[in-house]
Amino acid sequence: MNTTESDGSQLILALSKGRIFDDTLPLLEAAGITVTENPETSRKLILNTNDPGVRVLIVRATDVPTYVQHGAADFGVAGKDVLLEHGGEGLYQPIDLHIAECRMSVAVNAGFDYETAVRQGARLRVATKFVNTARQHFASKGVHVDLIKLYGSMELAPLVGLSDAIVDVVSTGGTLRANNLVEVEKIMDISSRLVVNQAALKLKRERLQPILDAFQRASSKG
Ligand code: PRT
Ligand code: MG
Repeated sequence: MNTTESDGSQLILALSKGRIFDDTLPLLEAAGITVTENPETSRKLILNTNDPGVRVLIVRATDVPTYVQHGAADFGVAGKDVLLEHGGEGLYQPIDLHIAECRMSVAVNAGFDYETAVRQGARLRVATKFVNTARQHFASKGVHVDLIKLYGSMELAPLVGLSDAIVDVVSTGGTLRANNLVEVEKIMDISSRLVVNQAALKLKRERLQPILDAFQRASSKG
């Protein structure tokens, strides 16, 4: 049996590998749930836990909201950056988990005079994975931009003249520094949120609520 057909007794959690998975483990532990398989060493995409009623789907970070929206997962953990691009349709977002914290920023080549370009009303070429967030940000400043959609390694774009600026998430700033880029504007702080399928919240409330409560307690402690 390896399907995740959601009946009332099964809870399916969608997580992405890496920092979100790692930072969600302690929250699951607080709810009495231990993931018994390691996604870094296993090729399995559906992981078991010590609770036969709870399983974990490993999906791309940007796909978490989609799985939850359509009810293929009952709940999931996703960054605010990802949720803003997805739009949040069909999702209930009850808890800021304060994990995978970072910021969304504008960065440019070290030699590029961003302030002057903006002040003079230049048309900026902006490369980003976060087109909705970038569009809104520059529209609210009245800056005209040509958005170039990328799917990763945004830091490369200004280095090779693909764009004047990038909008990306930054945590230590090490990647920007290593590529001679400068952070010129913070757009917003980012953290990861618990997202719950709206139908599951009603139909599986009894199973879900204790887990949501434990996540809430564990995430506001630190
Ligand atoms: O990696 P993949 O393409 O599969 O997807 P993803 O990058 O969306 O997933 P993942 O797992 O890397 O990130 C999941 C979530 O973690 C994001 O949606 C953010 O909300 C959050 N987060 C926190 C980050 C970072 N910190 C972060 N530093 N996401 C990405 N980064 C990148 C950053 O863009 C930079 O390129 O990591 C690189 C190193 O950052 P510095 O500043 O520490 O050098
Ligand atoms: Mg990544």
